[in-house]
This record gives sequence, structure tokens and C-alpha cells, in this order.
Amino acid sequence: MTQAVQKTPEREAFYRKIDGQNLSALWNVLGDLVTPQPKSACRAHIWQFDAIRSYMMEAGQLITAKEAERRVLILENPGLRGESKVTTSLYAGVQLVTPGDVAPAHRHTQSALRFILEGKGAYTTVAGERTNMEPGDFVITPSMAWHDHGNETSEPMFWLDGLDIPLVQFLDASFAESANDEQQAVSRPSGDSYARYGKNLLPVDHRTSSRTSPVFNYPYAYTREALEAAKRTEEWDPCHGLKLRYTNPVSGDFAMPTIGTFMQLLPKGFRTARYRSTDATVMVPIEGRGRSRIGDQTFEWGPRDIFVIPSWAWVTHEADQEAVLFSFSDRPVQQKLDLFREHRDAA
Ligand code: 1HN
Repeated sequence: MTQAVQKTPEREAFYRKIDGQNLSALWNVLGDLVTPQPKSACRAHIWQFDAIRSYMMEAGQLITAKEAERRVLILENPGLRGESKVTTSLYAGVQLVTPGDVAPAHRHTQSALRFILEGKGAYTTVAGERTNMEPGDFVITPSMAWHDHGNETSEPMFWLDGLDIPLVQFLDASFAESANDEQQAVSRPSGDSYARYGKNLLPVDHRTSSRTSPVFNYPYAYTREALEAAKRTEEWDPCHGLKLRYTNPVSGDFAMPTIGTFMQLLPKGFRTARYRSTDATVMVPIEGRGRSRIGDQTFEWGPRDIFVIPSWAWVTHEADQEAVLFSFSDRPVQQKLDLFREHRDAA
């Protein structure tokens, strides 16, 4: 918008004088406040899962989940170091739950998602229901729901955590508490939420004030089936291949109020057309190999690697093998505030 304003000795003296009164001149900062396009400190980046995995195994020798509360390595965006942010509005980390671990029960206003990367059968208990998890499952911890995790299997389990921590921090709306007992009582059978709400049926007078999906584990087996069905009819989108959005069956909206989640399939050899959007996105392939061009950088990826696409950066994807990619962003928030924009460069 505006050009930098000239400095004069009189102006500088004036700025110093008003500075003492907690005042500053808009004309010196306007160009940085209102930019013609998104101008983010968030950078494109990839973390290789193998490297994270070996650091996490090392962390497993250093601290228990109980002492750590959660044994997590935070994915810090290189442009936002020290802020515990993977993008400007979202947090991500990789969590390790080893056999015998208990991550004690707590709850907080921040909403969390888990995307399972490795291991089978460790559990999380959310609001009284325990769910066993497998690679590719998308599991939700709603705002203020009690949750604890454990692993009674013989293998370590790794998952990706996504939380709306920076959003909640921005709004100064954080509340949290620990439970008296390390593990909450299990009050409902495993699979109860899915059985009740995951079948296109709701109790006739169903009312809820929650904007989070009552289905809190979206198993990969069903997600894969949905992709497979659509694949047979070749519903390819030039920018996305075949991209599905996880939904809340009560409202049809995103599964979580603050974080949009997606699963996408790219057939072998598919090259997407250029796309950009205002929601900086975290992507995690769960099957397949390929590469993504983000701005002027190319990132090679395989299963469980995690990469970030900043707001308004041009992106294309290319799959060497059939690839399935999970992703999440703050799109639900931007859409509700009429701020979301996307730009398709499809011919
Ligand atoms: C949290 O509750 C979990 O429950 C993981 O597994 C990561 C990061 C910050 C705040 C709360 C979990 C978290 C977290």
C-alpha cells in the first residue's frame, strides 16, 4: 500500500516524544500491517520421519510420558523458532507412547487431533471412551474433553499431534486442568461413538452445543474405502487429485471447529496443477512417495514425513507411486470469518 515515509529531524523528535506516551505513528507501519498479499514468517519445510523417530527413541530413554506429561517433540517452523508453532496459527508435534507408558489425564480449551503414524493398538481415552488406534486413523480430542493415553502393546506408538494452541493463545482463552486420577474411568464401550454417530443416523432429538464431531476416531480403513470408491470413477481434480474433507455428521461442517482435516489420493504418475490458498497447511503422506514443489523449493516425501505449505505459496504435487496424504489447516476459522481465499491455476 503506502511507501515508506521520509525521515526528518523534526519527525524523529516527534516520534520520540509520543513514544513515551505509548503512541506511535500509523504512517510508519501501515505498509507492514496491511499487505497487498499474505506476508508470513512461516516457511515451507519438511521433517523426515526417520530422523524424528530416532530422536524420539532417544527421548524415550531420557524421560517417561508420566514425568513429561506428554512425550512430544515439537515441530517448530524454521521461520517461527521459539514460538512452538508449525504455522502461524497451529501447533504440531510428534508424540511417542512406549509400552507401559501412561500419559496422565488432563483437559484444556485447546482442541487436538492425532494422526497415527506407526504402531497398532495403543489407546487414547476421550470423555470416557477408549479407542485403539492404527496408522492412518484420525482421532479428535475436543476442547475441554478429559484425555489420557496408554500403550499395553509390545511396540512403541508414534503419532502426529495437531493443536490450535497459537489460535487460543492469540485470543487469550487458555484454560487447563489435571485430573485427580492418572487415568479417567472408562464409562462407555469402545466404538460407542462411531456406532451411534458414524452411520448417517442421529437420535431424533439430538441437541448439542459442541461444534466438534461426536465421532472421535475416523479409522483409516473407512477413509481408504471412501477414496477407493471414488477412485474407481476417476473423480480427479486437477489441483488435488481426489481430496476428501473429514466432516462432523451433526452439522456437515469440518470435524473440528478450529482445524480442518483432509485426506487425499494421488494416483501413480499424477502431477497436480498449481494451487494456493490462505490456509497454511501441514501435510503427512501415509502411503506412497513423491515430491511437492512449494514456492521455488522441491521437497521429496515418503510415508510419515511431515511438511508445511505456507499461506499463499504456490504448490504442486507429484506422485511416483499411488500416494495418500493427510493434511490439516485453520480453514474452518478463515471460512467463518470470510477470510479464506484460494487460487487455482488449472488450465
Ligand atoms: C496435549 O494435551 C497432548 O494430550 C499433546 O497428547 C500435545 C501440546 C500442548 C498442550 C497439550 C496430548 C500437547 C497437549
